[in-house]
Amino acid sequence: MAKAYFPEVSKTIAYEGPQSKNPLAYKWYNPDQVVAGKTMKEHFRFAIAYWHTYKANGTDMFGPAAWNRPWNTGNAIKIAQNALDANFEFVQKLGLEYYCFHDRDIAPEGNTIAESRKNLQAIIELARKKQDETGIKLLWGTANLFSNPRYTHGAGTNPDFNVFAYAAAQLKDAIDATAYLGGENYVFWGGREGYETLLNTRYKQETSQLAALLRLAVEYKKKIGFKGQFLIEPKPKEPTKHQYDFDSATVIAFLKSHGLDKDFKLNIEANHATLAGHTFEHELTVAAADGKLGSIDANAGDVLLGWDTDQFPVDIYSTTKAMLVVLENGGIAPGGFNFDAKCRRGSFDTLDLFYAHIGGIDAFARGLLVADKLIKDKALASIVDERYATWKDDLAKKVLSKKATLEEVAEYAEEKGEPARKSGRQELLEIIVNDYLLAQ
Ligand code: XLS
Ligand code: CA
Ligand code: CA
Repeated sequence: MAKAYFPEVSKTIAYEGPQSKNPLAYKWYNPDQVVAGKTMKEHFRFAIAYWHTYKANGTDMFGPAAWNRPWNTGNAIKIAQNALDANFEFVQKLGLEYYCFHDRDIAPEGNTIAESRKNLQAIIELARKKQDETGIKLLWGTANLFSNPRYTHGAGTNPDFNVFAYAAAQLKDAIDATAYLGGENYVFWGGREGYETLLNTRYKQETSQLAALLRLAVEYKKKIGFKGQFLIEPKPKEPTKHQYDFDSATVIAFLKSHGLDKDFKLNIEANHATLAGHTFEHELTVAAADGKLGSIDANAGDVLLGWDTDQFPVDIYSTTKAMLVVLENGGIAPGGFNFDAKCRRGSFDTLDLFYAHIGGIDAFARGLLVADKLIKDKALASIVDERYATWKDDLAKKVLSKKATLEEVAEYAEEKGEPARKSGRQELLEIIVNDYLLAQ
């Protein structure tokens, strides 16, 4: 029996229902409860983010590492092995099924591409054994193409082809590792794929390079028969001033203009939506409208702070609105809900990791229940349907199916005269959502 890194929790976190006062229990997340035809477990496919949960150490711009994690003992390889044990123990104790990693979180980078590959292969060999023993699976893998100083000016978008090639080699190994572990998705987040100033940047050249890297990855994926879904994660800024994968709309347009749209879906992160000046549900809605809602990074930003705080999601208004989109989309599998979130610097106990994840899981479970009820009762839809009712008219349908002419529509308008104005009923809809939330 491997060493227990989380002795403060002796058994799997259980569902105890909304009346429970136990902070180490789920109040809303009941994995086997069926909601809208699927169990909660199937709806969410919750995943733990390796980088925040095992690698974050509370460091910020004003102070060094502030957390002592019990797995950080020994040399880099030993720490990686310990963290792997911690991961499987933690995911099991939360009663979850998935985890996500960057290549450099799960295994240390070596001095050469070959050495890094060797480190990665040694760890994923162990990870595969652990997956087989526990039934825990990999939701997605990704390559960290942004931390090493070689990527200061970008990876795929670097002005130096040699850096592009280095990134391509690292990407290939990360895809191989993800495929070896049966990863259900592979994420591309453009860490430093952006610019600081246009004075030194060829925008068209750099975005073409990014498309070229993605195309190489798609071809490779097909060649090795990797079945996971490729996902792009939009983010508007940070670390660069302007990131090329700005938001859902920008990424969809980019994929279409480079003929890559059939091969990618989107991984939407709540905090990145806030940074782009959008709501979480906006980003989900834009992705879903194009059939591109692939997966979710479940976290939250702080509207008073302009950076990526990656907090745990606790706002049930936001989770309810998100779950409305997810349910209308028919779910997001093979994607899932990855807690790309970290505890605040002051929450340094490993116990805080449990509270944080339980809070986030319950916030989404509650959002699912409220969203499901709103949909079943047509509480919002009855008003929204009415709002769009005239689009059911024959001529309106002809317009949408591209069969009408401008003259026909103009003639219709002249006959009908001034349209009656109708209220959008925003405040009424807000009351309804509140009533449903409070009734839960
Ligand atoms: C950073 C991103 C990153 C991706 C994976 O802001 O959220 O963590 O999810 O590379
Ligand atoms: Ca993310
Ligand atoms: Ca983030």
